[in-house]
Amino acid sequence: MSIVLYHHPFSRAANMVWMLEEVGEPYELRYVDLGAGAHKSAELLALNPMGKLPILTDGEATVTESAAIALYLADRYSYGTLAPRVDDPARGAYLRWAFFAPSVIEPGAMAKAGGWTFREGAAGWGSHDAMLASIESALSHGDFILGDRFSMADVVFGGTLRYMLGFKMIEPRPSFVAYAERLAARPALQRAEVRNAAVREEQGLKPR
Ligand SMILES: N[C@@H](CCC(=O)N[C@@H](CS)C(=O)NCC(=O)O)C(=O)O
Repeated sequence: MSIVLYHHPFSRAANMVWMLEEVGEPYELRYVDLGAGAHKSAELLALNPMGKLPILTDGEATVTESAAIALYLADRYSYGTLAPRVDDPARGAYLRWAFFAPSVIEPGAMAKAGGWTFREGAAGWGSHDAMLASIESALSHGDFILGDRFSMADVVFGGTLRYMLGFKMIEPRPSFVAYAERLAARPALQRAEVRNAAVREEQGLKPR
């Protein structure tokens, strides 16, 4: 199998399983025991010097950073379907909101939850209220980020929002909750949950 995901079900790698299920290519999950520090082994540091998961390898390609993995998979295996083509005007919104998740939602929600002190004009994630308004605006065009059309941007953006809602790290505005429910109904996400649960069971990990 060419695609290998270095995985732990209690990490961002769990959302990568959803991406892979949406793409529909065969893949191997390689369990990394975070508790035992296996992500800091020489083998994995050679793949990701950050010493973090997820890591995806595909033949000679190595990709880290969750959003980059998503965009890589969509361009490589679902170009024109999960990834709008480069000459499709929807590509702009697709990239915009896929990058917004790790650049703004993640640090913005963590800053709020952790009571960080920062200058809104200097911090890339800016004001919390503006972030919430931007998420509402991204969700105002239809069921998905690109309106009626589901794309890999929903897996990145929606995966982040689902995580933040699940851990009560973001205000559960009605449009956020309704979007998360639409995503939860996707068969690929449900298959991913089954695979993540199977790894939890194999490894004797308690659900969180
Ligand atoms: N920016 C990275 C974050 C990766 C990350 O923080 N991974 C966590 C698990 S969700 C990790 O490996 N933590 C272990 C550690 O840092 O020791 C991404 O989006 O993939």
